[in-house]
Amino acid sequence: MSLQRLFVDVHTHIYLPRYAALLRSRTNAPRIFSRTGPSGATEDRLVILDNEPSDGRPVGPQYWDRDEKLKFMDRHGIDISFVSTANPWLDFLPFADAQTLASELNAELESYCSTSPPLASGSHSLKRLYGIGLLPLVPNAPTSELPAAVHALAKAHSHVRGVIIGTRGAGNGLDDPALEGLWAALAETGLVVFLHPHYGVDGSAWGPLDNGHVLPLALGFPFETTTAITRLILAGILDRHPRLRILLAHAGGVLPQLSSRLASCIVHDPRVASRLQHDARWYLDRLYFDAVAYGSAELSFVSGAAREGSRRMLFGTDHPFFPPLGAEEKWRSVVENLEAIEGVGAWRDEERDGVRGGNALRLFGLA
Ligand code: 5CU
Repeated sequence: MSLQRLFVDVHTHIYLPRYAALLRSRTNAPRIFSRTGPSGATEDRLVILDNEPSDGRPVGPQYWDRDEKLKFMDRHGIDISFVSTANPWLDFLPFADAQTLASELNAELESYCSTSPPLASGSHSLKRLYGIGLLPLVPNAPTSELPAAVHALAKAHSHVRGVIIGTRGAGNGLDDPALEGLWAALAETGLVVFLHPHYGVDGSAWGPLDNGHVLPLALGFPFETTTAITRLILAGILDRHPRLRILLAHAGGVLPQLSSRLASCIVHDPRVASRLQHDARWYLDRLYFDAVAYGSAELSFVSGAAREGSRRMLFGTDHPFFPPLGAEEKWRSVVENLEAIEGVGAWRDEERDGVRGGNALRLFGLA
């Protein structure tokens, strides 16, 4: 099969065994614990989010077992996955521990990917799995040490093609001037930066009605990403580091929908405007957006907001989150995201192929 027709998942997570073991050793979130379930059998539970009910949610081999990842890919026709550690990454660790664990987990991820099966179709020598690694970008990290971590990762691990980062940087957000060296190193190495939320936004907005995790996940996560990337843009980071490649989780939150309003607010604030080389909407063309939006209208909007349109959008699943509630063979969360791509009326077939896989192969340097 031609490389341009492959299905590639850029948003798919794991807790590698070493990381899962760390979560098991903890007594507060993030943690994994075992309990006796309703059937009398022992079951593992995961607690990672703020205010997650203390009995958490089910967690199992789909979070750490590579065969489970491959089975999931086969079931949904996914050829290649770019696998990243799920939130909250190393955020809860002191720098020294985060530094050690980041390099151990990056090495483990390299081996997870480099020993994965080859892609069966075609004459290309691609693997089924590639990685998006970790940096010790945690609160109070000595930021002068981060560029070396980036270079070490890029040099040592050829199957790890990017890094996943949260929104807090070294504790002061992504517009922290102390991160300048980090952005320079990421731009220089060409590692793709996958920006992903974890904390949501101030929960006092959610009100007293018990809506479970619907509001923090559906709104808080994308709002968090939107704020973080907007701060990064407003600090002029994309102007100073034109080669930086940032992939935004969950279709970029609401940045595309608010970019014209953002542009107008900037124009009316000369102090902020003087920091930027371009109109706010221009920066949409500098970013990449996963297509984890669950609807054609949303995908259509995002691709219409950027001049390069669908070429900046990449299929993702968010596996192993959002598993089916029943015994369905295919996961609704995956089917909906594929149907959303299929249903964008304005896209030509080549554009749809690009979003399903070709754009990812280009972004991560495999095509
Ligand atoms: O359901 C969830 O909590 C999550 C999460 O924590 N991280 C993620 O990527 N998707 C869903």
